[in-house]
Amino acid sequence: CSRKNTRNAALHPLWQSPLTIPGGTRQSPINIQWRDSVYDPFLKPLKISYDPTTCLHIWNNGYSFLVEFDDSADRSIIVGGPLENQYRLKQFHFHWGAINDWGSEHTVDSKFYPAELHLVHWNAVDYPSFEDAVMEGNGLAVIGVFLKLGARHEGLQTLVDALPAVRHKDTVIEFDEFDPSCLIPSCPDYWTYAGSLTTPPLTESVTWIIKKKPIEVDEDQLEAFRMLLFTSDGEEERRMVDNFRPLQPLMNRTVRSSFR
Ligand code: BO1
Ligand code: ZN
Repeated sequence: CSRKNTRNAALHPLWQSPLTIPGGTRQSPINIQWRDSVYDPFLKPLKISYDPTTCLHIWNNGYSFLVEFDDSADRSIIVGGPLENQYRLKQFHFHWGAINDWGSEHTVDSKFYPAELHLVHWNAVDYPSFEDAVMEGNGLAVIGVFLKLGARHEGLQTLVDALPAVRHKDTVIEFDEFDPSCLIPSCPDYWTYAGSLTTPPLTESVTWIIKKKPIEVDEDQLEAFRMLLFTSDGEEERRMVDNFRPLQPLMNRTVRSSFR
């Protein structure tokens, strides 16, 4: 209908590009309705093996801060879960809100968490590069972890301490020897579904693996995220907050769970 077309044409203020992909059938994020998810007894446990020395740097890219990894060999990888082969870690980043009432991209039973971690991996078995994998249905695997308010997270604090150095857009600092598995809850339970990137190019290339159990972080740690800027040095300062995409329709998809 015409109303829908108007929405599709609207430019997102952060992206300067459309919010929706015309004809998209597997867009992300989604609301995970717990009771509608289907237990799949054939789903394997997800095996995570990260090499802390593959960590390279932190980069404020004007949308989030990215912690990037050397992905030139199979050194930091995940296997199992819903995945047919192994995937290499490329980067991780977060999405968060201006206040604690929202900020995550996915929701569970319509509940938002104050933030969400994304660990982005690509299929280096079938594709020669990340850029090639982005274009393919089984190209990427992203682990999503919800952040909830609670105790200070000691593993995250190492990262939080480095954030003032990347306050402005387009700043990069060296950040070596970090093991992001400390940010992933030990509870093996997850949901999985076929989806997309949540920022441009929004390609429908992602196997999403959303951990059921959140990690706890404290108010000070979330406030450190909110001190970052969307803007470059010299521009009028705009705080980096609410860097999440709105929920997308589930369409003809099933969310599977690894647990009953
Ligand atoms: S997310 O995990 O769905 N929020 C997500 C969204 C967009 C990207 C990655 C993850 N984009 C890709 C770009 C590549 C770029 C890479 C940087 O991020 O498509 O061009 O190299 O790690
Ligand atoms: Zn993300």
